[in-house]
Amino acid sequence: MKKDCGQQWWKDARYGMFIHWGLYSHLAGSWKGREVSGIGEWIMKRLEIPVAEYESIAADFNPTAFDAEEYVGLAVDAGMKYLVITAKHHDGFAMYHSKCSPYNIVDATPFGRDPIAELAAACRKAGIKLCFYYSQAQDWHHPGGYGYGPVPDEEKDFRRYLDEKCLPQLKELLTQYGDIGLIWFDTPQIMSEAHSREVRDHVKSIQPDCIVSGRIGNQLGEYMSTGDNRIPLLPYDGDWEVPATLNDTWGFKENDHNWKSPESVLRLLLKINGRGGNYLLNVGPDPTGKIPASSADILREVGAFVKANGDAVYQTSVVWDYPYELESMFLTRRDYHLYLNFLDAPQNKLNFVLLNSTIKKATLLATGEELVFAQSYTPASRQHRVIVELPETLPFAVCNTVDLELEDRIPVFGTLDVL
Ligand code: H79
Repeated sequence: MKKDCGQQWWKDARYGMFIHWGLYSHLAGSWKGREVSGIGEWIMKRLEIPVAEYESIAADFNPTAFDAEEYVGLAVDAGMKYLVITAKHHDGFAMYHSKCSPYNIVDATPFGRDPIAELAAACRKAGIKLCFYYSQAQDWHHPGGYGYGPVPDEEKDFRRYLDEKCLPQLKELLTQYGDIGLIWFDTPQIMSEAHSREVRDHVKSIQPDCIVSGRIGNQLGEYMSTGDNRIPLLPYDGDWEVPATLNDTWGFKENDHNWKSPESVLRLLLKINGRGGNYLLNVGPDPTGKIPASSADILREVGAFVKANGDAVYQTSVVWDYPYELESMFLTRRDYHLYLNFLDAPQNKLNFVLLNSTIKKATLLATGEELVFAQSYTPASRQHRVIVELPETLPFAVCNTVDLELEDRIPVFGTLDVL
């Protein structure tokens, strides 16, 4: 079913920052000498840490290097337009000052600050949309939450959990921090349709413009969220988003250095944008509260491209029906413009086939330099071709963008069976 989230800011944004931060960040992937395999924020469940022992991590959680301006500054430098932070993950620990559960960062840790309040102020100043991740179904700290203890979820008093924790905490999140762009729900598990609807309506009754993300359950989300790190093979209609990691975990793990290269991130961003989606890319602060330098470096390098070539990213629309797989070029479009985002250009030329629309002008997007191009049509093979001449030196090492201004608002492409 085609989804429409109804919020132009989100449709235009195309690129956002996910932040997984919680008590699990303090453990950095290991507990009592045992290392968790896979995603770090699951450490409590995977290593079967008893609730009381996991709770005691809070007494040592003192991420004094946290700096809201630095987080938001990084999102800005990265070219990201929204920020989704874990207000509460499956472990049930609130990363903000919650009045309805003392199991929160202000009341239960020596840190004692409300990072969400600090982020809200920094986001407002920088024009970044603040959004929250909230685990609405799993809660390993509340007896009624799914995943709590060994009791099967079917036997949980989920109603009690909704009334005592989930609904009141959502209300806090939607009343204490100003306008919230969206709530990112996750893993609905066996939530009934009535419960998904109730949570959704609860959000909407407090902030009607707050988007309810794809994983509220029972198809009630306002956009489609793909599987973690999954991207659709084909262009996809409607609003959708890919949540993705920069290494192999969401919550910080000190031994996970499997970082994606800036080139891989850019490939993913442009591929997702060209297919019509938003890319929500994760960072996981370390035990001191700092975003790892390796993550920041990658995001800044990608950000330099995104900022200089913003027209090819923001407000772009899905590119339909270009029939070839292109190994080192990603197409994005916006109004009368088709953007050729290319990773390499043999002999300083771009040789692009099957564009049937007439080109009015070609420019190198980052510099505005007008480029010489030749558009040709070979009747015998019914083949359209454009050759664009590039300057000898290009502004970016990894990827550059040629902006083709077309006579058509939507580019017309040839089909595969040209001969
Ligand atoms: O917040 C991030 C993940 O923690 C969350 N979604 C993203 C955005 C997520 N929750 N559940 N899942 C993803 C699916 C998790 C599956 C696994 Fe496991 C967790 C595989 C290994 C650890 C559950 C526990 C299945 C096997 C063991």
